[in-house]
Amino acid sequence: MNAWFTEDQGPGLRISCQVTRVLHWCKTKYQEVAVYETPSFGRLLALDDVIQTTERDEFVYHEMLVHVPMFVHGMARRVLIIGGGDGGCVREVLKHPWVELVKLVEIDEEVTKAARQFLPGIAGSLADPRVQIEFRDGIQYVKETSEKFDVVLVDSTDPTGPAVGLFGADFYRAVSNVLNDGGVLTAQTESPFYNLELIANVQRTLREIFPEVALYLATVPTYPGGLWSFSIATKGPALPGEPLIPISFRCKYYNAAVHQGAFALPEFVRESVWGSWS
Ligand code: SPD
Repeated sequence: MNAWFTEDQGPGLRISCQVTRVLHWCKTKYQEVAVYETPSFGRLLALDDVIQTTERDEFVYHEMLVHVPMFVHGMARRVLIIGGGDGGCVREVLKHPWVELVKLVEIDEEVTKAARQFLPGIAGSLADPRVQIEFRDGIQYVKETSEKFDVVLVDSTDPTGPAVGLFGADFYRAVSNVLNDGGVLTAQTESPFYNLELIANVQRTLREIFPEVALYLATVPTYPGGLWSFSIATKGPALPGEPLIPISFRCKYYNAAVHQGAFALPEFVRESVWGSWS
């Protein structure tokens, strides 16, 4: 087979990956779920033709979404993941030996089924007894639950369709309510090259709700622009913080120096996000 998967990544920009095999394709109530075999990035999971994760570069995104807030908190036992049905964040959270519960709230069960079957290196930890999975809307969940968490991770799709609410004030207020004192929220907040206004809005909104807010970046080659942003907010721990305890496991991207360096913002990002306030 010699076909190409193409994602429209921005105005006038597309990225294409050669596909040697279509491993999975289905249409769910929410989206089209596809897994492709690619020679350049290994297996690739796409939702509605948007790359969510690939075997080759997923470690950057998942390690940075998880370990920065986990080490800022220092002793999280209960972790909530909204989205992230592929299991990549779950795998990273479980590297922290003191974690007792990982609650995964994913809207689309078919994403998890596809990942379990075709991306075992990413989804393998979903079978861990510390993991509880609920297939339901994450916004509703945080508004209705009486459970409390130390860290909340928002591993969402792009801000379209059901994911739009995951970038808004009502949702972040509800997240603040489910966080224990000293709790930490991190959310993926898209591309500084294509979504700077959204990033600035999220940061402004978070500042109205949380005492400590910051932005950090990492390089994810298959995401639009290659540079990716994460918004972090805490109910206590100072930011950018640094790993409060020794890092007791090896990562492929994250380490103490990367943690601190990730908060260094290029001038065009710093000015847009912080310029008018600092
Ligand atoms: N442009 C795609 C952004 C996708 C972010 N979420 C990916 C989920 C991987 N666990």
